[in-house]
Amino acid sequence: MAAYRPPSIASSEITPHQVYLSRRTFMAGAAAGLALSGAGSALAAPLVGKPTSYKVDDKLTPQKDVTTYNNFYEFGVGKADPAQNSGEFKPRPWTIEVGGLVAKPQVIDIETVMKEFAMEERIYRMRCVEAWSMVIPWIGFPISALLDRVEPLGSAKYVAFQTVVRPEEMPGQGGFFQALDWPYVEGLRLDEARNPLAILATGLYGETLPNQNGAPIRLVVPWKYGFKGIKSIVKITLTEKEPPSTWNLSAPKEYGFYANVNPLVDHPRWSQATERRIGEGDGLFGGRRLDTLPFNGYADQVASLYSGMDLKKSF
Ligand SMILES: Nc1nc2c(c(=O)[nH]1)N[C@H]1C(S)=C(S)[C@@H](COP(=O)(O)O)O[C@H]1N2
Ligand SMILES: [Mo]
Repeated sequence: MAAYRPPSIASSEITPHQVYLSRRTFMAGAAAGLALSGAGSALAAPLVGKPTSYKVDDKLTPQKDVTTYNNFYEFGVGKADPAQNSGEFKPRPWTIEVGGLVAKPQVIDIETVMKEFAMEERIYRMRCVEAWSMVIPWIGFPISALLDRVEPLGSAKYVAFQTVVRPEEMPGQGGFFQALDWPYVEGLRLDEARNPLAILATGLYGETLPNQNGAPIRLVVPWKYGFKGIKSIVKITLTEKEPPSTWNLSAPKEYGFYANVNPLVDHPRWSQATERRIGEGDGLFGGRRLDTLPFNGYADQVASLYSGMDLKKSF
């Protein structure tokens, strides 16, 4: 396969190119990132031994919907805005600064990430706090692999993430109306970030991540509401204290730090008991109604992270 080529055209026009899928057998709990798949790995090589938790049986949401129905306020507040307004955004070259309470702070180039971290395909449910959902085949790697590389200190308890600020390429960050304070920031507890379900994604549907989905690298935490999945990350900082998160800063009564998908805890202005699956059927609001599952269906893998916590208080 050809070497990686930075996209020079709008992401919506990018044809499938290589993604570095790992052929290795995933061992639950094992430190990820040991096996380097490297350039030349086959695209979509069959994944052996992949636990079912990384692959849901739900029908995939059509790629068209995944890439045209988005939340990415840096490109506008409408669902169609990110796909329409992100053509000028340049996800290459790109570096990610990883620091804070770590033994080996470093600036990592996205090309290094693509080469050195073993990419896997993960089919995850994604549940937005606005009560709609999708099923997306991501390409990415466990955040744990990146954390191993920087060696968090014993004092590190949280991981803070930050999105790029580029008003000249992101129309939602320029102009008169600003929907949010920039940069968009998010955070996880370190043990949440270490859970093997939590990934940094660099692609979807076997292709490079489109700009509107958070190119070149974004967080995906499938048991949490979608707003935790911060896009276009430039900075990752290990901290001792709980880091700020954009939607919590914007409306603290409506959006908490934890944001675990929970059908029993309603948003103050709407129910979280059910969800509308985007792209399925053409009901009144264009989607099939489903019951929302605790932790978005991933309770077996993550509920123990929150034992002893009052999830109504820590929403
Ligand atoms: N930087 C940034 N990240 C973001 C957002 C945003 O506005 N800005 N929106 C969040 C919300 S609310 C959701 S639901 C998901 C949507 O991801 P998708 O468009 O790839 O489906 O991205 C999240 N990440
Ligand atoms: Mo969302």
